[in-house]
Amino acid sequence: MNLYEHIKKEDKEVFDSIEGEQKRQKEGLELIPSENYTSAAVMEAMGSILTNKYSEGYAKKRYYGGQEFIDQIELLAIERAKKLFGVPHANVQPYSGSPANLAVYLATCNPGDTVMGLNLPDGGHLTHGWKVSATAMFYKSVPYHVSEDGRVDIDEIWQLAKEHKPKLIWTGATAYPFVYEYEKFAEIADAVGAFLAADIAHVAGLVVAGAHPSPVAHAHIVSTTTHKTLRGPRGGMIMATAKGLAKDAELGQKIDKAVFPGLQGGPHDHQTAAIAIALKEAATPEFAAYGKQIVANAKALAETLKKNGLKLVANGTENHLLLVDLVPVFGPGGGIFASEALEAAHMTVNKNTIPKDPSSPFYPSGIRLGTPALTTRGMKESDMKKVGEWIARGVHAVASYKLPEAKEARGPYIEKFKADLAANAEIKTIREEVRAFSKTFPLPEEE
Ligand code: DSN
Repeated sequence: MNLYEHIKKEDKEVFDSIEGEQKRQKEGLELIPSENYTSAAVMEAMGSILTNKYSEGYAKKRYYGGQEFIDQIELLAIERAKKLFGVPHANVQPYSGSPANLAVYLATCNPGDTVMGLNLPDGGHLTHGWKVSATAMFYKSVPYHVSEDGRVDIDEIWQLAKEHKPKLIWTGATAYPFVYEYEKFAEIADAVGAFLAADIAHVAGLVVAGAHPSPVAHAHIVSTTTHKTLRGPRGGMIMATAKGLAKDAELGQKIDKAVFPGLQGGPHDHQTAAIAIALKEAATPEFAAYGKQIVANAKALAETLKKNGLKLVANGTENHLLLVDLVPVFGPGGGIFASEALEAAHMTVNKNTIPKDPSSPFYPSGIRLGTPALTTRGMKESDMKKVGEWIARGVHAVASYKLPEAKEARGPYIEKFKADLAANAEIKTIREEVRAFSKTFPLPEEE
């Protein structure tokens, strides 16, 4: 069946791009650790007639009529989220992770209050108070960091928290190959009277699968996206824990008010339905096995990369993602050579900073990769061995390139590198091997 027959008839330009992307997803290896493939059921909900409806407000308290079925859907999503994560309050309306996190600020802080989060180049997220984000413009951001070994520096967090008395502390990250130490963060937040918000966007699917500790007993608030390891549609959720309601009995209402009318208008009802479906899927034994397989695959991939001469931050991984330290291969700033070479070989990763990066966030010295999407396609540890070998070969195939120190020389050098890449015989060979291999693992929509 052609899933996009109406688009094909009506808008050839958009159709061609979708078709191109579909082919790219099928014939390549998606290794960006925040990406995944949703089920066909989730995609159907995203393409459903629910997109036609406006429903500002919350179930039974809407500003528009015609909400009988929308209320059912939103309540279903809320109840499933509460049950799955073991929390007394859930809001499923945030459009995505960044709006969800902004709502957490609005619910817990006044403008100008002090907040703490992991520094972006150390693996944190923009919305945890990075300087160019609204969260650092409207709040006083005091970032904490990781130590040389890549783990969050708990001693530094203690010292900063005592000195700055933050109203809100974030735990969670986007490029962190360790398990999160929620208890240690809770001790600090409780000692200084701060709200502790756990952003579990990256690990939510692992948490529900029992493949990563849950923050629910330790944090007051849990925020997440729904499209990463949780394998739902793009979207966000905010949950208040029992501990959170014990600290502030109004916390649930404050979160709801922050999302609507504080930050958003009408919820995306098609997205809410898709979230409800994803939460149902995530409650199954198959999903628990999936979450555990993600971590097993990440560990297998780490071992192969190391065996093939690549250095990893943390010397491995405790979750779904890996950070490759490319300084031994390219010197500082070489993430771009690896990410471009791998993309040319049909393996998508992203360039990323490493702890204490000797270069800059724009020219970082590492790449970040992960196994959630490949695991959804059914790959196992033996497949990770092949994938790891292709990655290592791809990186070594361009190991002679070095980022020029002079900034003005970088653009032309990278253009030349890309032109060379197009003619690189080893990259071409890997691409053909990867393409043939990828095509043997169907996308969920094809099953
Ligand atoms: N863009 C997400 C990631 O890749 O980790 C974070 O929001």
